[in-house]
Amino acid sequence: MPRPLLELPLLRRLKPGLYVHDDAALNAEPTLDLLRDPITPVDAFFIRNNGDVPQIDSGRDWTLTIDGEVERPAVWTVSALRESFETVTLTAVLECAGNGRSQFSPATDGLPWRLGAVGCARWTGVRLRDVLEHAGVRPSAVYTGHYAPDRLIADPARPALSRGLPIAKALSPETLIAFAMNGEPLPRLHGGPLRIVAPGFPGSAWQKWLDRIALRSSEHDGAKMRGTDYRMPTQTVRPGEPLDESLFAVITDMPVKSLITGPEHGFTVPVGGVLGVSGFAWSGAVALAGVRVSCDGGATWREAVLEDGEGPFAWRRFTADFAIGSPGPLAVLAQARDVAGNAQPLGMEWNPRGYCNNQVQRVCGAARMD
Ligand SMILES: Nc1nc2c(c(=O)[nH]1)N[C@H]1C(S)=C(S)[C@@H](COP(=O)(O)O)O[C@H]1N2
Ligand SMILES: [Mo]
Repeated sequence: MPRPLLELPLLRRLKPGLYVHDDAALNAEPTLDLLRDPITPVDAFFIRNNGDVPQIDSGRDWTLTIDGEVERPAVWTVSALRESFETVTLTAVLECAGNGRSQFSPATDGLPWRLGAVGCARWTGVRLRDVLEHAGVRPSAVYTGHYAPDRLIADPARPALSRGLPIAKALSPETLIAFAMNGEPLPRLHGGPLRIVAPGFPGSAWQKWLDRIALRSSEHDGAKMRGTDYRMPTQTVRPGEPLDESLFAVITDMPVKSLITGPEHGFTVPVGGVLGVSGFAWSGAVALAGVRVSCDGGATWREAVLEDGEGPFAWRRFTADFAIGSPGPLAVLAQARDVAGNAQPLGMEWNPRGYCNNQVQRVCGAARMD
């Protein structure tokens, strides 16, 4: 039996509401009704794996090696890390760069994620910066390389994923080596005992089961760092055009985005009633400026009420109410924008691997006479 199937009963028990993708590796996402809380519960949080899920008996035996372009290479146990560095808790959105890929047409390679490969959790750990500075970052270090024991299912000799961070992000205070999620020990399915938390960066940068960080004098070249993996073309590529990999760049800050969690597709609202629209908005590095909402497919818009989030990396709830005066079809849209003037595109912006889909979501329903 392939190894990931071993984890399926565990996933079903821990996360009963998730839709499991048909894939050799374990990949699953919630339906949008499970994403209504400002803090996504662990049992509703999506799971993304490029390979198998490592069997880990005890976090007590886990070690993290720091080497490469450092003055003093080090090996840490989880308890020594916790005792040696300040503990930080922050709230941050974790989104897979492939979230929403199923909306691209023509279809692209990669898992056809719907809209649920995103969540917002409280992450607790130590600052990656503190650990790297303790080891002494050499001036030659420009990138980190992260390593974990998970392997490709088709080729167990090869690592499933080894990603890294530009040194500025690695040394930025929000970047953590995390050991807890929503106040609980980090679950193994989410990378426990240790994972990277890189707020604002795509999920691929949040290495799970972290056991080694090597500082590098050039951009990392580990598994899924090269070619078109988790990289976007720096200029528009049309479907079918030949790909020039030298024109692709690693995805760093995620674009501004929103998710409508209510109403759901197929909703009805009585004429004379009020349609309440709500959801969350977030943005990778640039602060949100606002969200506008339409219930007539974009013909008219209304500015939503945007609540504060739990700090700069959390998503923020938005709400808008519409008085419904006449019967007929309704199409609800939400468009978030950031302070740099970027807004979610109204249409599809296709790219060869189906990454970073932040086009506005459309939820269709109807107003009916009672
Ligand atoms: N070791 C390892 N870390 C990994 C991955 C992986 O396959 N192996 N997948 C990455 C990707 S693509 C995403 S979107 C996130 C998903 O995190 P989650 O499974 O905790 O939701 O983990 C990242 N970290
Ligand atoms: Mo991802």
